[in-house]
Order: sequence, then structure tokens, then C-alpha cells
Amino acid sequence: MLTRIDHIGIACFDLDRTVEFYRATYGFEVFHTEVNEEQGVREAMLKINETSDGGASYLQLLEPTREDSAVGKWLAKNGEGVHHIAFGTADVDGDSEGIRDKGVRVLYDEPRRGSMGSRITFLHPKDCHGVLTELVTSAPPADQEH
Ligand code: CMX
Ligand code: CO
Repeated sequence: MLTRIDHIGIACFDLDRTVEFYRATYGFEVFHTEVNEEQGVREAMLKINETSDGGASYLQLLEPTREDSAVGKWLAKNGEGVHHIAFGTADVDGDSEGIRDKGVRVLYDEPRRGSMGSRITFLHPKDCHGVLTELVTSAPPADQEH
């Protein structure tokens, strides 16, 4: 069951300048940063609020590490902006299988590694009314890396 908006992924050309915009404009602080080479991103997670399922909602600011990455290609075509949304679930494996059975393309056979030790997969935007959609199961709090 999808129980929260885990994050909104925002593509940017310059992560440090974008982080500074969110800090100076809204007062949001960086909760976590990492490089995910598999996804081709350098990212900053800004925690917005805790959620009633025990998780939290974040903004995920994304700078590409290479031009041929998903975010690099998207930025070249569209410029900066909202790249994807992510729903949180306790069971990314079961939920993505159930969604696949409804005829929506799930991009990975098995969930891959996401922010802070989470497990993630993506649904094809063309099957989701134009919205690239991520499903996330967070690592247990004790195992979260940040
Ligand atoms: N939102 C909506 N539509 C998108 C999109 C996005 N983020 N990215 C691509 N599309 C659309 C394109 O506009 C294009 O549509 P048209 O054919 O109408 O022009 C179509 O999808 C194909 O796009 P493409 O540029 O040819 O790109 P690819 O097919 O090579 O890749 C996708 C698209 C979704 C498969 C790829 O971006 C992907 O695998 N994404 C998942 C991984 C990811 O995004 N990682 C970065 C974030 C990591 C994180 O959140 O932790
Ligand atoms: Co994401």
C-alpha cells in the first residue's frame, strides 16, 4: 500500500546553488547528500515533514553526474524542473508487482538502491499520464544512512 509522498524529484544544473535557493527562500536544510553512480546523480534530500506511516516527505534535488543519465537527458531536453514523484510503501516488491499486473511498465525487474539505503523502482511515465513515478521502501530507521 502506498502511504505517503516520499519525495518530489527536482532536476537542476547546479546542486549547490539549488540547495542554497531552497535554504534562503524557504529555510529548508539539507538532511542528506549522496552520489548514486548507478542512477547517475548527485543528490540532496531536504526533509519537509514526518508522515503518519512513520516515514517522511522530502524534496530530492538532483544534479546529473553524466550527460547520458536519465536526469542528464531530461535536463538537456526540458531544462530544470520537476522530474518525478515518489510514493512510499512498506513493500516495494509487492506493490510494484501488483502495479505491473495492471499493465503499467515497471522499469526494473528487482528494486535497486535509492537514497539512504532505500529500495526503489520506477513506473514508465508514458503509462502514468506523463508522470515518471518512483516507488520507495525506506531502510529501517536504524539502518538509514545519513
Ligand atoms: N517525466 C515525464 N516524461 C518523461 C520523463 C520524465 N521524467 N523522462 C522521459 N520522459 C518522456 C520523454 O519526454 C519521451 O517522450 P516523447 O517520446 O513523447 O518525447 C519519452 O519519455 C522517452 O524519453 P527519452 O528522453 O527517450 O528517455 P528514455 O526513454 O531513455 O528514458 C526513462 C526515460 C523514464 C525510461 C528514464 O528516464 C528512466 O529510466 N528513469 C528512471 C531512473 C531515473 O529517473 N533516475 C534518476 C532519479 C534517481 C532517484 O530518484 O533516486
Ligand atoms: Co527519486
